[in-house]
Amino acid sequence: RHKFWETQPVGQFRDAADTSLPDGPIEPPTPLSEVRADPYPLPAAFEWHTCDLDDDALLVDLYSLLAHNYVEDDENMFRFNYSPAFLRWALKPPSFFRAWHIGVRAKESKKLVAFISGVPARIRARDDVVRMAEINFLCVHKKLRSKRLAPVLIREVTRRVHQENIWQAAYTAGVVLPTPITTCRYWHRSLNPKKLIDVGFSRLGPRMTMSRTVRLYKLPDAPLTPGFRRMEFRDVAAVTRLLRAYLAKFVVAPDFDEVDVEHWLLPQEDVVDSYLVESPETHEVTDFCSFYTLPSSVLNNATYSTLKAAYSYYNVSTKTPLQQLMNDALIVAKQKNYDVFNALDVMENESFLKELKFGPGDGQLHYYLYNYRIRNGIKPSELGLVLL
Ligand code: MYA
Ligand code: JJ1
Repeated sequence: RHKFWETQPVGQFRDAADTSLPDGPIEPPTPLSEVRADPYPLPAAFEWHTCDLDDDALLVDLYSLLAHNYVEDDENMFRFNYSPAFLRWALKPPSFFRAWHIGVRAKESKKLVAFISGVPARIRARDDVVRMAEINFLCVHKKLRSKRLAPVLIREVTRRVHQENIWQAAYTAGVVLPTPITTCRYWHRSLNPKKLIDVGFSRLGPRMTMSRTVRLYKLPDAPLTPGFRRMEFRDVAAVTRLLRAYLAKFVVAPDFDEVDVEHWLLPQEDVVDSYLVESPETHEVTDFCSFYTLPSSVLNNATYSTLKAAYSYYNVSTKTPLQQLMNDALIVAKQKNYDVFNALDVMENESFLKELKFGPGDGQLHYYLYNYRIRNGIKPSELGLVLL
Protein backbone atom coordinates (compact mmCIF):
# COMPACT_ATOMS: atom_id res chain seq x y z
CA ARG A 1 0.00 0.00 0.00
CA HIS A 2 2.85 2.41 0.84
CA LYS A 3 5.58 1.37 -1.60
CA PHE A 4 7.93 4.09 -0.33
CA TRP A 5 7.07 4.33 3.37
CA GLU A 6 7.26 0.53 3.80
CA THR A 7 11.01 0.81 3.11
CA GLN A 8 11.64 3.48 5.77
CA PRO A 9 12.54 3.20 9.49
CA VAL A 10 9.19 4.42 10.77
CA GLY A 11 6.53 2.68 12.82
CA GLN A 12 4.70 0.37 10.39
CA PHE A 13 0.96 -0.27 10.66
CA ARG A 14 1.69 -4.02 10.94
CA ASP A 15 3.82 -3.44 14.11
CA ALA A 16 1.02 -1.59 15.89
CA ALA A 17 -0.01 -4.66 17.92
CA ASP A 18 3.56 -5.67 18.83
CA THR A 19 4.08 -4.35 22.36
CA SER A 20 7.49 -6.06 22.68
CA LEU A 21 9.19 -3.45 20.47
CA PRO A 22 10.99 -0.90 22.67
CA ASP A 23 10.66 2.90 22.62
CA GLY A 24 13.58 4.68 20.97
CA PRO A 25 15.55 4.52 17.69
CA ILE A 26 14.27 1.93 15.22
CA GLU A 27 17.66 1.44 13.57
CA PRO A 28 21.15 2.43 14.78
CA PRO A 29 23.24 5.14 13.10
CA THR A 30 25.62 4.00 10.38
CA PRO A 31 29.24 5.23 10.16
CA LEU A 32 29.35 8.58 8.32
CA SER A 33 31.69 6.99 5.75
CA GLU A 34 28.76 4.78 4.76
CA VAL A 35 26.37 7.68 4.13
CA ARG A 36 25.84 7.98 0.40
CA ALA A 37 28.15 10.75 -0.85
CA ASP A 38 26.25 12.01 -3.88
CA PRO A 39 22.73 13.28 -4.43
CA TYR A 40 19.98 10.89 -5.50
CA PRO A 41 19.29 11.00 -9.24
CA LEU A 42 16.42 13.15 -10.49
CA PRO A 43 14.56 12.74 -13.81
CA ALA A 44 16.78 14.14 -16.58
CA ALA A 45 14.97 17.46 -16.99
CA PHE A 46 15.59 18.50 -13.35
CA GLU A 47 18.50 19.42 -11.09
CA TRP A 48 19.08 19.88 -7.34
CA HIS A 49 19.50 23.44 -6.14
CA THR A 50 20.58 24.21 -2.60
CA CYS A 51 18.67 27.37 -1.73
CA ASP A 52 20.21 30.53 -0.28
CA LEU A 53 17.39 32.16 1.67
CA ASP A 54 19.43 35.36 2.11
CA ASP A 55 18.99 35.81 -1.63
CA ASP A 56 15.77 37.84 -1.98
CA ALA A 57 15.11 36.60 -5.51
CA LEU A 58 15.37 32.94 -4.42
CA LEU A 59 13.17 33.66 -1.41
CA VAL A 60 10.47 35.08 -3.68
CA ASP A 61 10.74 32.01 -5.95
CA LEU A 62 10.21 29.75 -2.94
CA TYR A 63 7.38 31.97 -1.70
CA SER A 64 5.65 31.72 -5.11
CA LEU A 65 6.11 27.95 -5.41
CA LEU A 66 4.42 27.50 -2.05
CA ALA A 67 1.78 30.21 -2.56
CA HIS A 68 0.57 28.39 -5.69
CA ASN A 69 1.27 24.73 -4.87
CA TYR A 70 1.35 24.14 -1.10
CA VAL A 71 -1.29 22.79 1.31
CA GLU A 72 -5.03 23.32 0.65
CA ASP A 73 -8.09 22.34 2.69
CA ASP A 74 -10.11 19.31 1.61
CA GLU A 75 -12.45 21.38 -0.58
CA ASN A 76 -9.67 23.47 -2.19
CA MET A 77 -11.12 26.75 -0.96
CA PHE A 78 -8.01 27.99 0.90
CA ARG A 79 -4.24 27.55 0.46
CA PHE A 80 -1.52 28.37 3.01
CA ASN A 81 0.29 31.58 2.08
CA TYR A 82 3.48 31.67 4.17
CA SER A 83 5.13 35.10 3.79
CA PRO A 84 8.77 35.49 2.67
CA ALA A 85 9.72 36.88 6.11
CA PHE A 86 8.04 33.87 7.76
CA LEU A 87 9.92 31.42 5.53
CA ARG A 88 13.24 33.05 6.39
CA TRP A 89 12.39 32.83 10.11
CA ALA A 90 11.19 29.21 9.87
CA LEU A 91 14.20 28.02 7.88
CA LYS A 92 17.08 29.94 9.49
CA PRO A 93 17.00 29.11 13.22
CA PRO A 94 20.22 28.93 15.27
CA SER A 95 22.78 26.58 13.66
CA PHE A 96 20.63 25.88 10.59
CA PHE A 97 22.20 24.00 7.66
CA ARG A 98 21.95 25.62 4.27
CA ALA A 99 22.31 22.15 2.68
CA TRP A 100 18.91 21.25 4.18
CA HIS A 101 17.10 23.91 2.07
CA ILE A 102 16.63 21.72 -0.97
CA GLY A 103 15.10 22.91 -4.20
CA VAL A 104 14.52 21.15 -7.51
CA ARG A 105 14.70 23.29 -10.65
CA ALA A 106 13.86 22.65 -14.28
CA LYS A 107 17.30 22.53 -15.99
CA GLU A 108 16.18 24.59 -18.97
CA SER A 109 14.08 27.38 -17.43
CA LYS A 110 15.73 27.24 -13.95
CA LYS A 111 12.21 27.47 -12.55
CA LEU A 112 11.84 26.16 -8.97
CA VAL A 113 9.43 23.21 -9.21
CA ALA A 114 9.84 21.38 -5.90
CA PHE A 115 11.20 21.90 -2.40
CA ILE A 116 11.81 20.21 0.94
CA SER A 117 13.51 21.56 4.03
CA GLY A 118 14.91 20.57 7.38
CA VAL A 119 16.02 22.57 10.39
CA PRO A 120 17.89 21.20 13.41
CA ALA A 121 16.14 20.85 16.77
CA ARG A 122 16.59 19.05 20.07
CA ILE A 123 13.41 17.15 20.83
CA ARG A 124 12.79 15.23 24.02
CA ALA A 125 10.82 11.98 23.90
CA ARG A 126 10.11 10.85 27.49
CA ASP A 127 13.55 11.29 29.13
CA ASP A 128 15.61 11.10 25.93
CA VAL A 129 16.74 14.41 24.36
CA VAL A 130 17.41 13.64 20.71
CA ARG A 131 19.01 15.77 17.98
CA MET A 132 16.49 15.77 15.16
CA ALA A 133 15.62 17.46 11.91
CA GLU A 134 12.22 19.12 11.65
CA ILE A 135 11.09 18.50 8.09
CA ASN A 136 8.65 20.95 6.52
CA PHE A 137 7.57 22.65 3.28
CA LEU A 138 7.62 19.51 1.15
CA CYS A 139 6.09 20.70 -2.09
CA VAL A 140 5.89 19.46 -5.68
CA HIS A 141 4.47 21.74 -8.37
CA LYS A 142 0.90 20.79 -9.29
CA LYS A 143 1.95 19.88 -12.84
CA LEU A 144 4.53 17.35 -11.56
CA ARG A 145 2.36 15.45 -9.08
CA SER A 146 2.12 11.65 -8.79
CA LYS A 147 5.45 11.03 -10.52
CA ARG A 148 7.12 9.74 -7.33
CA LEU A 149 9.21 12.91 -6.92
CA ALA A 150 8.29 13.22 -3.24
CA PRO A 151 10.16 10.02 -2.23
CA VAL A 152 13.27 11.34 -4.02
CA LEU A 153 13.05 14.62 -2.08
CA ILE A 154 12.56 12.75 1.20
CA ARG A 155 15.51 10.41 0.53
CA GLU A 156 17.71 13.38 -0.40
CA VAL A 157 16.88 15.38 2.73
CA THR A 158 17.44 12.21 4.78
CA ARG A 159 20.90 11.79 3.21
CA ARG A 160 21.84 15.41 3.97
CA VAL A 161 20.58 15.09 7.56
CA HIS A 162 22.62 11.88 7.99
CA GLN A 163 25.70 13.75 6.75
CA GLU A 164 25.38 15.91 9.88
CA ASN A 165 25.29 12.75 12.02
CA ILE A 166 21.60 13.22 12.81
CA TRP A 167 19.40 10.11 12.57
CA GLN A 168 15.92 11.17 13.69
CA ALA A 169 13.31 13.63 12.41
CA ALA A 170 9.93 15.11 13.34
CA TYR A 171 7.27 16.18 10.85
CA THR A 172 3.54 16.75 10.50
CA ALA A 173 1.16 16.13 7.63
CA GLY A 174 -2.54 16.38 6.88
CA VAL A 175 -2.44 12.87 5.35
CA VAL A 176 -2.16 9.54 7.16
CA LEU A 177 1.21 7.85 6.71
CA PRO A 178 2.90 5.02 8.63
CA THR A 179 2.38 5.87 11.53
CA PRO A 180 1.31 8.93 13.53
CA ILE A 181 2.53 9.32 17.13
CA THR A 182 -0.67 11.33 17.59
CA THR A 183 -3.47 12.95 15.58
CA CYS A 184 -4.56 16.47 16.45
CA ARG A 185 -7.64 18.46 15.49
CA TYR A 186 -7.61 22.10 14.38
CA TRP A 187 -9.94 24.44 16.28
CA HIS A 188 -10.93 27.90 15.05
CA ARG A 189 -12.02 31.03 16.93
CA SER A 190 -13.79 33.56 14.70
CA LEU A 191 -12.53 37.13 15.14
CA ASN A 192 -14.13 38.56 11.98
CA PRO A 193 -17.19 36.32 11.58
CA LYS A 194 -18.78 38.23 8.71
CA LYS A 195 -15.71 37.86 6.49
CA LEU A 196 -15.26 34.20 7.49
CA ILE A 197 -18.84 33.49 6.43
CA ASP A 198 -18.51 35.54 3.22
CA VAL A 199 -15.47 33.50 2.09
CA GLY A 200 -16.98 30.14 3.09
CA PHE A 201 -14.59 29.50 5.98
CA SER A 202 -17.50 29.21 8.35
CA ARG A 203 -21.30 29.15 8.18
CA LEU A 204 -24.06 30.98 9.92
CA GLY A 205 -25.18 28.65 12.72
CA PRO A 206 -28.74 27.38 12.87
CA ARG A 207 -31.20 30.00 14.22
CA MET A 208 -28.41 32.62 14.00
CA THR A 209 -28.46 35.98 12.24
CA MET A 210 -25.37 37.87 11.14
CA SER A 211 -25.82 40.49 13.87
CA ARG A 212 -26.25 37.84 16.61
CA THR A 213 -23.12 36.09 15.29
CA VAL A 214 -21.08 39.30 15.32
CA ARG A 215 -22.22 39.93 18.90
CA LEU A 216 -21.39 36.34 19.94
CA TYR A 217 -17.73 36.75 18.91
CA LYS A 218 -17.24 40.34 20.17
CA LEU A 219 -14.15 40.93 22.32
CA PRO A 220 -12.96 43.77 24.58
CA ASP A 221 -10.79 46.50 22.99
CA ALA A 222 -7.70 45.82 25.10
CA PRO A 223 -6.24 42.92 27.13
CA LEU A 224 -7.77 42.53 30.60
CA THR A 225 -4.92 41.07 32.66
CA PRO A 226 -2.88 43.68 34.57
CA GLY A 227 0.80 43.50 33.51
CA PHE A 228 0.01 41.87 30.13
CA ARG A 229 2.55 43.21 27.59
CA ARG A 230 4.57 42.27 24.50
CA MET A 231 7.69 40.17 25.10
CA GLU A 232 11.02 42.02 24.70
CA PHE A 233 14.66 40.93 24.37
CA ARG A 234 15.25 41.49 28.10
CA ASP A 235 12.62 38.79 28.82
CA VAL A 236 14.42 35.95 27.03
CA ALA A 237 15.89 34.39 30.20
CA ALA A 238 12.62 34.54 32.15
CA VAL A 239 10.58 33.17 29.25
CA THR A 240 13.10 30.35 28.75
CA ARG A 241 12.76 29.34 32.41
CA LEU A 242 8.95 29.38 32.23
CA LEU A 243 8.85 27.44 29.00
CA ARG A 244 11.42 24.80 30.00
CA ALA A 245 9.60 24.08 33.24
CA TYR A 246 6.29 23.84 31.40
CA LEU A 247 7.42 21.70 28.46
CA ALA A 248 8.95 19.19 30.90
CA LYS A 249 5.36 18.02 31.58
CA PHE A 250 4.83 16.58 28.10
CA VAL A 251 5.93 13.26 26.63
CA VAL A 252 7.28 14.82 23.41
CA ALA A 253 8.48 18.45 23.41
CA PRO A 254 11.32 20.63 22.18
CA ASP A 255 14.29 21.24 24.48
CA PHE A 256 14.56 25.04 24.15
CA ASP A 257 17.50 27.06 25.45
CA GLU A 258 17.79 30.87 25.50
CA VAL A 259 19.23 30.98 21.99
CA ASP A 260 16.21 29.04 20.69
CA VAL A 261 13.75 31.21 22.61
CA GLU A 262 15.30 34.38 21.20
CA HIS A 263 14.83 33.03 17.68
CA TRP A 264 11.48 31.26 17.98
CA LEU A 265 9.63 33.53 20.40
CA LEU A 266 10.96 37.08 20.26
CA PRO A 267 8.25 39.02 18.39
CA GLN A 268 8.72 39.71 14.67
CA GLU A 269 6.06 41.79 12.93
CA ASP A 270 3.56 39.60 11.02
CA VAL A 271 5.64 36.48 11.76
CA VAL A 272 5.53 35.68 15.47
CA ASP A 273 3.92 37.51 18.40
CA SER A 274 4.62 36.85 22.08
CA TYR A 275 3.08 38.39 25.17
CA LEU A 276 3.67 37.84 28.85
CA VAL A 277 2.30 38.82 32.20
CA GLU A 278 4.72 40.75 34.39
CA SER A 279 3.41 41.01 37.94
CA PRO A 280 2.79 44.72 38.65
CA GLU A 281 4.04 44.14 42.23
CA THR A 282 7.02 41.80 41.97
CA HIS A 283 7.91 42.34 38.28
CA GLU A 284 8.13 38.58 37.98
CA VAL A 285 7.19 37.07 34.60
CA THR A 286 4.47 34.57 35.49
CA ASP A 287 2.69 33.76 32.22
CA PHE A 288 3.39 33.72 28.53
CA CYS A 289 1.49 33.24 25.27
CA SER A 290 2.41 33.35 21.60
CA PHE A 291 1.04 32.89 18.10
CA TYR A 292 2.44 32.90 14.59
CA THR A 293 1.00 34.51 11.47
CA LEU A 294 0.05 32.28 8.58
CA PRO A 295 -2.42 33.78 6.10
CA SER A 296 -4.32 31.63 3.64
CA SER A 297 -5.16 32.61 0.09
CA VAL A 298 -8.87 32.56 -0.55
CA LEU A 299 -9.35 30.72 -3.83
CA ASN A 300 -12.20 31.87 -6.08
CA ASN A 301 -13.75 34.73 -4.09
CA ALA A 302 -14.68 38.00 -5.78
CA THR A 303 -14.32 40.16 -2.65
CA TYR A 304 -11.41 38.75 -0.66
CA SER A 305 -8.03 37.28 -1.63
CA THR A 306 -6.58 36.41 1.80
CA LEU A 307 -7.56 35.38 5.31
CA LYS A 308 -5.33 36.62 8.08
CA ALA A 309 -4.91 33.76 10.57
CA ALA A 310 -3.08 33.56 13.90
CA TYR A 311 -1.95 30.10 15.06
CA SER A 312 -1.52 29.38 18.76
CA TYR A 313 2.15 28.54 19.41
CA TYR A 314 3.55 28.06 22.95
CA ASN A 315 1.57 29.21 26.02
CA VAL A 316 2.50 28.89 29.70
CA SER A 317 0.38 29.84 32.66
CA THR A 318 1.59 29.74 36.27
CA LYS A 319 -0.55 32.52 37.79
CA THR A 320 -3.04 33.89 35.24
CA PRO A 321 -5.53 31.11 34.40
CA LEU A 322 -4.76 29.75 30.91
CA GLN A 323 -8.28 30.63 29.74
CA GLN A 324 -7.84 34.28 30.77
CA LEU A 325 -4.38 34.43 29.17
CA MET A 326 -5.70 33.06 25.88
CA ASN A 327 -8.64 35.46 26.00
CA ASP A 328 -6.07 38.27 26.07
CA ALA A 329 -4.28 36.63 23.12
CA LEU A 330 -7.60 36.69 21.21
CA ILE A 331 -8.05 40.35 22.12
CA VAL A 332 -4.63 41.41 20.79
CA ALA A 333 -5.11 39.28 17.66
CA LYS A 334 -8.45 41.01 17.05
CA GLN A 335 -6.81 44.43 17.60
CA LYS A 336 -4.17 43.44 15.03
CA ASN A 337 -6.86 42.67 12.48
CA TYR A 338 -6.61 38.87 12.33
CA ASP A 339 -9.75 37.21 10.93
CA VAL A 340 -9.39 33.93 12.82
CA PHE A 341 -7.35 32.44 15.67
CA ASN A 342 -6.47 28.76 15.20
CA ALA A 343 -5.24 26.22 17.72
CA LEU A 344 -4.56 22.50 17.90
CA ASP A 345 -5.80 20.34 20.79
CA VAL A 346 -2.17 19.90 21.98
CA MET A 347 -0.79 20.56 25.49
CA GLU A 348 -3.52 21.98 27.75
CA ASN A 349 -5.44 23.69 24.95
CA GLU A 350 -8.58 21.58 25.51
CA SER A 351 -9.04 23.48 28.77
CA PHE A 352 -9.94 26.74 26.98
CA LEU A 353 -11.10 25.88 23.45
CA LYS A 354 -14.84 25.47 24.09
CA GLU A 355 -15.04 28.16 26.76
CA LEU A 356 -13.42 30.74 24.46
CA LYS A 357 -15.79 29.84 21.56
CA PHE A 358 -13.36 27.94 19.36
CA GLY A 359 -15.15 25.41 17.16
CA PRO A 360 -13.69 22.19 15.70
CA GLY A 361 -12.37 22.48 12.15
CA ASP A 362 -12.59 19.89 9.38
CA GLY A 363 -8.79 19.45 9.30
CA GLN A 364 -6.54 17.10 11.21
CA LEU A 365 -2.82 17.22 11.74
CA HIS A 366 -0.88 13.99 12.16
CA TYR A 367 2.47 14.11 13.97
CA TYR A 368 5.32 11.75 13.02
CA LEU A 369 8.81 10.80 14.14
CA TYR A 370 11.33 9.25 11.73
CA ASN A 371 13.48 6.42 13.10
CA TYR A 372 12.06 6.74 16.61
CA ARG A 373 9.36 4.50 18.02
CA ILE A 374 6.87 5.59 20.68
CA ARG A 375 4.93 2.46 21.56
CA ASN A 376 1.14 2.97 21.34
CA GLY A 377 1.62 6.64 20.49
CA ILE A 378 0.51 9.49 22.76
CA LYS A 379 -2.56 11.66 23.26
CA PRO A 380 -2.61 15.21 21.77
CA SER A 381 -2.58 16.52 25.36
CA GLU A 382 0.74 14.71 25.91
CA LEU A 383 2.33 16.52 22.97
CA GLY A 384 4.31 19.70 23.70
CA LEU A 385 5.52 20.36 20.15
CA VAL A 386 4.12 22.85 17.60
CA LEU A 387 5.60 22.76 14.11
CA LEU A 388 5.07 25.66 11.69
S1 MYA B 1 3.61 18.07 5.04
C1 MYA B 1 3.10 19.12 3.71
C2 MYA B 1 3.18 18.37 2.41
N1 MYA B 1 2.90 19.23 1.29
C3 MYA B 1 1.71 19.38 0.72
O1 MYA B 1 0.74 18.74 1.12
C4 MYA B 1 1.62 20.39 -0.40
C5 MYA B 1 0.74 19.96 -1.53
N2 MYA B 1 1.12 18.64 -2.02
C6 MYA B 1 2.27 18.36 -2.70
O2 MYA B 1 3.10 19.22 -2.96
C7 MYA B 1 2.47 16.91 -3.11
O3 MYA B 1 1.22 16.24 -3.12
C8 MYA B 1 3.45 16.16 -2.17
C9 MYA B 1 3.51 14.69 -2.58
C10 MYA B 1 4.85 16.76 -2.33
C11 MYA B 1 3.01 16.23 -0.71
N3 MYA B 1 4.60 13.56 3.65
O4 MYA B 1 5.67 12.27 -5.56
P1 MYA B 1 4.51 11.39 -5.27
C12 MYA B 1 4.02 10.03 -0.04
C13 MYA B 1 5.28 12.42 3.41
O5 MYA B 1 4.03 10.55 -6.40
P2 MYA B 1 2.92 13.79 -4.96
C14 MYA B 1 5.35 18.35 5.12
O6 MYA B 1 5.88 19.23 4.51
C15 MYA B 1 2.89 9.11 -0.45
O7 MYA B 1 2.39 8.47 0.70
N4 MYA B 1 5.02 11.59 2.40
O8 MYA B 1 3.28 12.24 -4.68
C16 MYA B 1 6.16 17.35 5.94
C17 MYA B 1 3.59 8.19 -1.41
O9 MYA B 1 4.40 7.25 -0.70
P3 MYA B 1 3.84 5.76 -0.50
C18 MYA B 1 4.02 11.92 1.57
O10 MYA B 1 1.51 13.97 -4.56
C19 MYA B 1 6.84 16.39 5.00
C20 MYA B 1 4.55 9.14 -2.13
O11 MYA B 1 4.73 10.27 -1.24
C21 MYA B 1 3.28 13.10 1.75
O12 MYA B 1 3.32 14.20 -6.31
C22 MYA B 1 7.52 15.25 5.69
C23 MYA B 1 3.96 9.64 -3.43
O13 MYA B 1 4.89 10.47 -4.02
C24 MYA B 1 3.60 13.93 2.84
N5 MYA B 1 2.94 15.06 3.10
O14 MYA B 1 3.85 14.58 -3.91
C25 MYA B 1 8.23 14.34 4.73
N6 MYA B 1 2.36 13.17 0.76
O15 MYA B 1 3.68 5.16 -1.85
C26 MYA B 1 8.82 13.11 5.40
C27 MYA B 1 2.53 12.08 0.01
O16 MYA B 1 4.83 5.03 0.35
C28 MYA B 1 10.07 13.43 6.16
N7 MYA B 1 3.53 11.32 0.49
O17 MYA B 1 2.52 5.91 0.20
C29 MYA B 1 10.68 12.18 6.73
C30 MYA B 1 11.94 12.47 7.53
C31 MYA B 1 13.13 12.76 6.60
C32 MYA B 1 14.39 13.15 7.36
C33 MYA B 1 15.00 11.97 8.14
C34 MYA B 1 16.30 12.37 8.79
C35 MYA B 1 16.86 11.37 9.61
O1 JJ1 C 1 -9.01 25.61 7.99
C1 JJ1 C 1 -9.53 24.50 8.00
N1 JJ1 C 1 -10.83 24.31 7.90
C2 JJ1 C 1 -11.76 25.42 7.93
C3 JJ1 C 1 -12.25 25.78 6.55
C4 JJ1 C 1 -13.05 24.70 5.91
C5 JJ1 C 1 -13.39 25.04 4.52
C6 JJ1 C 1 -13.98 23.85 3.83
N2 JJ1 C 1 -13.09 22.73 3.81
C7 JJ1 C 1 -12.89 25.08 8.90
N3 JJ1 C 1 -13.73 26.04 9.15
C8 JJ1 C 1 -14.79 25.93 10.13
C9 JJ1 C 1 -14.57 27.02 11.15
C10 JJ1 C 1 -15.73 27.22 12.12
C11 JJ1 C 1 -15.59 28.56 12.81
C12 JJ1 C 1 -16.71 28.79 13.79
C13 JJ1 C 1 -16.80 27.66 14.78
C14 JJ1 C 1 -16.90 26.32 14.11
C15 JJ1 C 1 -15.76 26.10 13.14
O2 JJ1 C 1 -12.93 23.98 9.43
C16 JJ1 C 1 -8.68 23.25 8.15
C17 JJ1 C 1 -8.39 22.95 9.58
O3 JJ1 C 1 -9.56 22.74 10.26
N4 JJ1 C 1 -7.43 23.45 7.45
C18 JJ1 C 1 -7.01 22.64 6.50
O4 JJ1 C 1 -7.67 21.67 6.14
C19 JJ1 C 1 -5.67 22.95 5.93
C20 JJ1 C 1 -4.79 21.75 5.92
C21 JJ1 C 1 -4.56 21.14 7.28
C22 JJ1 C 1 -3.46 20.08 7.24
C23 JJ1 C 1 -2.15 20.76 7.33
C24 JJ1 C 1 -0.94 20.01 6.89
C25 JJ1 C 1 0.24 20.81 7.35
C26 JJ1 C 1 1.52 20.52 6.70
C27 JJ1 C 1 2.58 20.34 7.72
O5 JJ1 C 1 3.69 21.11 7.58
